[in-house]
Amino acid sequence: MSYSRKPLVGIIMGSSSDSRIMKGAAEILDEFKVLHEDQIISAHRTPSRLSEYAEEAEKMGFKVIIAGAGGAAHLPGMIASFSTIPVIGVPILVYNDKHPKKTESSKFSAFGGLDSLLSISEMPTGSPVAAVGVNKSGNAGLYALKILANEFPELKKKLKQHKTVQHQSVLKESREMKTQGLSKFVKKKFK
Ligand code: RP5
Repeated sequence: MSYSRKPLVGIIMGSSSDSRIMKGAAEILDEFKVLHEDQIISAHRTPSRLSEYAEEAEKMGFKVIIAGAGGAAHLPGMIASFSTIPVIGVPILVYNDKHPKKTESSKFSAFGGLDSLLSISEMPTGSPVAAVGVNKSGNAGLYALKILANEFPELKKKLKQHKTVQHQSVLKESREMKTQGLSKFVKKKFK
């Protein structure tokens, strides 16, 4: 089976307002040509759909589910409770994007993302969810690739190349910093 013929990763989020954060997961999977299926499933607004999705995900043969949610982020944990597929949770900080007033304070959770992080990482014993950092959806994508790489050696090769690219880019920036000096480097980089 090829990893680019049918979706192996399900990306879900609690609201359309999570989509701008969650797209980071899609981007890294796209870069590696891993197909994913993306949906909005609200654990509290569409609870019955949540259990249906979990069943569907098993039937679809997803190998990993990436679930993002903000606030009292129960979506990843609930999906994990309904399914045997490994779930990676993405705690989301920016939310209430659809608030009519759209002021800065209406946009952010009162606890700055810690609410979502703890809701996801502190799943009680028996239904684990792997949690990445707040808004770190790209890391969730990368972690999904690492899980898939156990089955697809081609992906393992690509992940190794990805590490080499990261290594080279740090070396390049370090060389620039060394030649330009810190002050010039900062001025140039953040102008
Ligand atoms: C959570 O509530 C969602 O994951 C989202 O982060 C947050 C707010 O959702 P909206 O009110 O913007 O739809 O369920």
